[in-house]
This record gives sequence, C-alpha cells and structure tokens, in this order.
Amino acid sequence: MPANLPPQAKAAERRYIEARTLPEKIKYLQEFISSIPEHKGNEKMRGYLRRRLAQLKAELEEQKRRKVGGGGSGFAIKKEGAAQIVMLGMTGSGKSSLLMRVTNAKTEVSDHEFTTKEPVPGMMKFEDIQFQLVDTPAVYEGMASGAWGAQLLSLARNADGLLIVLDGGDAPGQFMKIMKELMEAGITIDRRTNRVEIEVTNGGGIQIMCTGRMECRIEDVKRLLRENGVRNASIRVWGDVGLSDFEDALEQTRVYKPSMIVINKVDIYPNAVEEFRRATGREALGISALTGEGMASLGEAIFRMLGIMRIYTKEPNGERAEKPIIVPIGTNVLDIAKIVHSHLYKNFKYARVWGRSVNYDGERVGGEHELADKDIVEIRVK
Ligand SMILES: Nc1nc2c(ncn2[C@@H]2O[C@H](COP(=O)(O)OP(=O)(O)O)[C@@H](O)[C@H]2O)c(=O)[nH]1
Ligand SMILES: [Mg+2]
Repeated sequence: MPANLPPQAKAAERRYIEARTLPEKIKYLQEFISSIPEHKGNEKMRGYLRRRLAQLKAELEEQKRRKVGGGGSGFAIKKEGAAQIVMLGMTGSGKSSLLMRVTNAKTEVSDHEFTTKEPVPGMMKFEDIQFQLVDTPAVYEGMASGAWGAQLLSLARNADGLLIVLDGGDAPGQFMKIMKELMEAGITIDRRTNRVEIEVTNGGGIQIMCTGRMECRIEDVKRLLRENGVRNASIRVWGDVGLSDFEDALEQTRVYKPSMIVINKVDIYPNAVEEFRRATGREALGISALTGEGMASLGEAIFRMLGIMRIYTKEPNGERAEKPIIVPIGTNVLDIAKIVHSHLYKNFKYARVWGRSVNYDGERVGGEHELADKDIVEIRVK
C-alpha cells in the first residue's frame, strides 16, 4: 500500500524513520501524515500513523514529567548520531584531549585541575555512522551529593554508553573512585549474571527457590525483607547472589549502562593496561590522546560495547537506504517492520534479506528471523 506514495511523502517517511529523538520523530511523523494523499486506499495507514503519533506524544509528555522530577537537566546534551557516549574521568586524565583528537569539537585542554566546566559534545566517525562523544567536567569524590556532580551523573544516566577515561599513572585508583560515585548514583556498568526476583504474596511467609549459591544467610534475607515491609513473598534466585542483590531487587533503581574503560597516556605509562588488568581483573583499551595510539580501535570498541547493529531497509526493486536504522543485537525482521511502519508490521507477509544472517543474498525469511549487523531488509506485505 505505501508503494504508490508521492516522492514528497516518501522523503518525509524517511526523515521520520531516521529521526533519533522523540521531538524529531513527532515532527517528521506529522509531516509524513499530512503528505499522504487523502483517498480511501490510504485511510487505514493514516489511522495507524495517527495512533502512533498519539503514542509518541504521550511518551514525550512522560519524559518531560520525569525530567522535572529528576532535576539537573541543566547539563543535558541533545543526542545526535547513532549513540551518545558520555566520558567520565578524574581531572587531568585526558578527556578533553581525547575529544579533540577523535572529533572536530573544540574544548579546552590544560594542566590546571577542573578546566572543563560544562559538557562539550563532538561527533566521532565510525565507518558509516557517527557517535556523539561528550566531554564532561571531572568526576570528584562525593559528587553524588553535590549539585554539579549530580548533574554530571544525570548526564551519565541518560547516555547510551559510558567511556571511562583513566590516567595511566593511577588507573586502578581512579577506577575505584569512579565506580564508587556511579554506585551511589544508582548506575552499574556490569551486566547482571545473577538475578533475584521478588514476588510479594498474600501469605505463606518467605519462600526461596534457588538454583545458584547464596552468599548470605537466609535469616539476613528475611530480616532485610521485613525491614522493607515484606512478610510474604515468593523469591526466585539464579546464579550466585549476596545480600546486596536482594537489596537491588527490592529497590529496582540501579540502571545498567554499557561502558568501556580506556587508559590514557600509554605513551608515558606503557604497562598501565597490564597492571590494571592484574589489579582489577578488567580489560581496558590503552590509548594516547597525545600520540594517537589506540585510536584506530576505539570506534569499533565503542560499537561493540553498545551491543547494537546497523540494518538497512530497502523497498522492493528500490535502492538500499543510505542511512542505517540502529537497533540492539537480537532484533528480528518483525521488530524492524514495527519500527519502520505499523502498517508493515500488521500486514507483514515475509522479507528478503541480504547479508550475514542469511545463507544467500535475497533469501526469503519469516518475521522471527534474527538479523545481523549490516543486513539489508526488504519487507513484503499482504
Ligand atoms: N603524555 C600525555 N599527556 C596527555 C595525554 N592526554 C592528555 N595529556 C595531558 O594531560 C593534561 C590534562 O589533559 P586534559 O585533556 O585537559 O584532561 P581532562 O581534565 O581529563 O580533560 C594536559 O596537560 C594534556 O596535555 C596523553 O595521552 N599523553
Ligand atoms: Mg577537561
């Protein structure tokens, strides 16, 4: 049905699909809707799109409400490109130098402490996409309780990923301090391997079903639950868990942020990455904002940490879209249909796919087919 849209409507549709922010999506969807000719054959599609528009507007309202409640929006930076990556690091670790090296942004570099007073964004190219890298004021101890620090942490909370920039001279020490501040701000950079699920019940006391190992005593868990007003609950536990996992499950406030660690100044501290690994058991990328060492792998590393892929849509007999849709790994064909058009989703018949997820180019697949980075998808409707 959308095949016979006028070029103007197709252009508006494309802008809508590629929009990265809610206000943009709303603006272009409105443009798209009003550019669809008003005749009977298009009524259904217009109906779908209007409902989608209403949803987007509701989401935007919700976002605004949350911002007012959360405060600290003075530091907010409008997202651009495929993802917003916020740099975090102590003063002098080289965040501003890194931004200057990998983007065209201008920011101040200096030997004086706390030179950078507000976030500065810059665009970093990786293959056919760009990341928005945000230079920030330094992390400092106790920041979670200060106004300035709280704003910085709220910036981190809203980011798509974090780039933790450590000075090679004291990488483990700086890392510990940053982790502590993130922890206090309710941000975790480690994806959970263990899990606790608490379901409050009407009676029966505390029942725990455990398929892993509890590194704390049941009595302590029961006390913690009692202190939180929970007397009856059915609890499921996977993997190894400690008391803090039960606390998190009760709070449910900690947000996970994909992150990667870079250790800067390897030009003067060549062993810093190895020492850091030995001290913390964590991997890091060694870089030098001064000499450019390690920069070639930075884009790819950021792309990987985000767990995203690029999918290009294509119309039957048409050209591949120039810009990719950015989606999480694991996205299937139906998810793409949903993103592009509720019409494509509701009337989905099959798709043809070119790329790494299929056995041969142009293979016909169903909606459940999982896509791979750089795949091209052509959706066919009933
Ligand atoms: N040797 C060396 N010095 C660096 C490197 N990156 C930054 N610096 C120096 O470290 C100091 C602090 O850098 P800056 O980018 O302002 O750090 P920021 O506070 O994290 O933004 C400056 O004197 C930089 O010239 C590097 O890779 N190697
Ligand atoms: Mg700086």
